[in-house]
Amino acid sequence: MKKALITGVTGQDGSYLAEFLLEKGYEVHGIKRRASLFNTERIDHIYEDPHNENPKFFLHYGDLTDSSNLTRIISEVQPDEVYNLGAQSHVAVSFEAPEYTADVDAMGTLRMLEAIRFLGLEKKTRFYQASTSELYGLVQETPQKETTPFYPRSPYAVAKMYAYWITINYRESYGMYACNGILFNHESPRRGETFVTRKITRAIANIAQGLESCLFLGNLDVLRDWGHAKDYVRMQWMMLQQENPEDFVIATSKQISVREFVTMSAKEAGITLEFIGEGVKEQARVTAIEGNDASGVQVGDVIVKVDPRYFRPAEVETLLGDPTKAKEKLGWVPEITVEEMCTEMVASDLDKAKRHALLKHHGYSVAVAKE
Ligand code: NDP
Ligand code: GDR
Repeated sequence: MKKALITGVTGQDGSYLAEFLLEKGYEVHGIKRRASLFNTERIDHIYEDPHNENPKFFLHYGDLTDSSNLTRIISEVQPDEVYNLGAQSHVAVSFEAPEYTADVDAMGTLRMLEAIRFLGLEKKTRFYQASTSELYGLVQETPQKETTPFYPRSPYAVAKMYAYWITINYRESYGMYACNGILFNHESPRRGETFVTRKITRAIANIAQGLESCLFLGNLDVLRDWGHAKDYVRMQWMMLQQENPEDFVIATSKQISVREFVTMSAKEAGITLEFIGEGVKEQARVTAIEGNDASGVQVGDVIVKVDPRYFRPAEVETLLGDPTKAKEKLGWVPEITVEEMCTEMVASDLDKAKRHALLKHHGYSVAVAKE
C-alpha cells in the first residue's frame, strides 16, 4: 500500500486530494495546523478515529515554518509521495503579510525538500509542488504554457517562484522525483470564502435569501481561467505516476471576467443583473427575478458595488492557460466547465443560506462572517 503525505490537507485541494488518494487505496497522512477552533470542516467526512482498527487516514499537527516538526513527521511516515499544498495562498493577504508568506510558501517548500534529502529519502519519496499561474503575473505571452517567461506581481507569487525553482534544483541536484504543477485558478463549493468566486456565490446566495444586501468587489475587469478543483487534484496525482518528473500547466484554456462570473452566479439564483456606471462607480442592479430562490430581493435593488479596498497594489489583469502538454503527455483534460462549477457552487451556497434564513425566521440570531 502506497503512503502519501499532504501538507495543506485542511484546504480546498488537500481535502479533494485526500479523498481521491483514499479511493485509490493509499494510506493518507495530512499535516494540520493547531487552531483555537476545529479547522477540519473540509475533511470531517473522511476523518477516521485513530482508535479504529486499520485506519487509512492520519492527521499530524505541524507547520511549514517548523523544520524539526516536518522532519519528524516525514521520518515517521516514510511517504512514497509528498504533495506540498500548504501555503498562505491568498494573493491580497500576501501584500499585508509578505514576510510570513515568504516563510511558508518559499522556505516551507525548501524545508520539505531538505527534510526528504536529510532523511535519505530522495530516491524513494516523490514530491509534488503546488505552483501557480500567478508566476506569469504581468503576462509575457498568451496563452501561457510551460515555456512562457515568469513575471510575478505579488509577494505570494515571488515566494512561489522561489518554491518553483528550488523544486527544480532538488530534481537536478539530487535526482529527486520532484515536479511543479503550474495550476491556474481552480474553485469548488469548498473554496475559501474570501477568494473571488466563492465570495460571489456566497454573497449572491445570502442576498437572494435576504441575509445580506450588497456585495462589494474590487476589479471587475480581471480575466481568469477558472477550472474545478476536483479535475485539478486528479492531475496532481497523475504527475507523480510518470517515469520521469516534469512540470505541467493545468488550465481549461477558457477565460471569463469577474463581472461575467457575477452575472452567471446571479442567474443561477434566479436574478438577472444589469451593470451600470464605470470604474469605482460601477454597480449592478436587479432587472428581473425568476423562481423562488430570490425572495430577498426586488427589481431595482442595487446588489453589487465596487469598493477600492479590494484593489491590489499590483494586479494580474489576465491569465489564460494552455494545457496542451498535459493533454498530450498524460491524457488529462478538464471534465467540469466553469458554468457547471458555478451551478454547483451557487446551489451549495443557496442550501446554506436557506438554512440560515430558516433559523432567522424562527428567531435565532444569524451572523454572516465577512472580511
Ligand atoms: P487553501 O488556502 O484552501 O489551503 C491552504 C492550506 O495550507 C490549508 O490547509 C492551510 O491550513 C495550510 N497552511 C497555511 N499555512 C500553513 C502553514 N504555515 N503550515 C502548514 N500549513 C499551512 O489553498 P488551496 O487548497 O486552494 O490551494 C492549495 C495549494 O495550491 C496552495 O499552495 C496554493 O497556493 C496553490 N494553488 C492554488 C490554486 C487555486 O486556484 N486554488 C492555483 C494554483 C496554486 P488552514 O486550513 O489551517 O488554514
Ligand atoms: P487569485 O484569486 O488572486 O487569482 O489567486 P482571487 O479569487 O483572490 O482573485 C481573482 C481576481 O479577482 C479580483 N477581485 C477580487 N478578489 C478577491 N479575492 N476579492 C474581491 O473582492 C475581488 N474583486 C476582484 C482580484 O483582484 C483577482 O484579480 C488564486 C489563489 O488561489 C492563489 O493561491 C493561486 O495561486 C491563484 O489563484 C492561481
